[in-house]
Amino acid sequence: MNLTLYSHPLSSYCWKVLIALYENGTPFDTRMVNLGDPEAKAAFKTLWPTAKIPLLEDRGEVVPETSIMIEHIEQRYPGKVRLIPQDPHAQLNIRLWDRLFDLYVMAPMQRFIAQQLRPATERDMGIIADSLTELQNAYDMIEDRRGDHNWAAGESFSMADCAAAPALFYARMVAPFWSSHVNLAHYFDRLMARPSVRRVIAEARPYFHYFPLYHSIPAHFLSDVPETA
Ligand SMILES: N[C@@H](CCC(=O)N[C@@H](CS)C(=O)NCC(=O)O)C(=O)O
Repeated sequence: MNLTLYSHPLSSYCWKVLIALYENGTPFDTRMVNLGDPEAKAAFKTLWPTAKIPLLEDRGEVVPETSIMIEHIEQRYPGKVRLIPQDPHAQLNIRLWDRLFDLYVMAPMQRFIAQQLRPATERDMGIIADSLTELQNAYDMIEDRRGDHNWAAGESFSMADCAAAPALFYARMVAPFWSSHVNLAHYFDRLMARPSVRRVIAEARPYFHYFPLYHSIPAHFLSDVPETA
């Protein structure tokens, strides 16, 4: 197998790349990485210095950073679903929304959850409050600026949606959408119904009890029963 993905089933950034791989049925091997184990982390760090997951290897070539991984997969192993289309202007819009979801949804969501992993007395309430404000601002931006097309950057599913699905899945448990976020809520439902997204959720299910906000996971994500509503 050419591609190896160092990954963990609960990691939001790993979902981003897994969704891209699943969209086109791109073959790859997985290596589970447990960053909580200092020895495993030290070994992993020799591959790439940030020691962040996921990390992609293509026949020995290390490819870091999720957006670069998806661009790499698109260039070397293109499939039927074009996650980054040919048109340069459309590409810019996709990269813009990919950045917006990573920087303004994923990042504050991760900062909030990092605080939940600390003992209650050691949590930084300033970081918690700022993360919630940033998420509300990001939701407003998505509501107002994404437009009324089906996917993040237009009518076709793209790299931006690969970023959006895990970011919003976890963020929504940190900061629920407001009733005014109608467009965002519809977009979220569309993302969650996508087979590649359902698959990463199903694969994470046996690990969900390790997630600090486990009790905030909506029940329908905890079982494989198709949604009816
Ligand atoms: N900018 C990186 C972010 C990756 C990232 O933050 N991954 C998280 C897991 S979702 C991680 O490795 N966290 C562990 C740590 O920061 O030590 C990317 O897009 O690949």
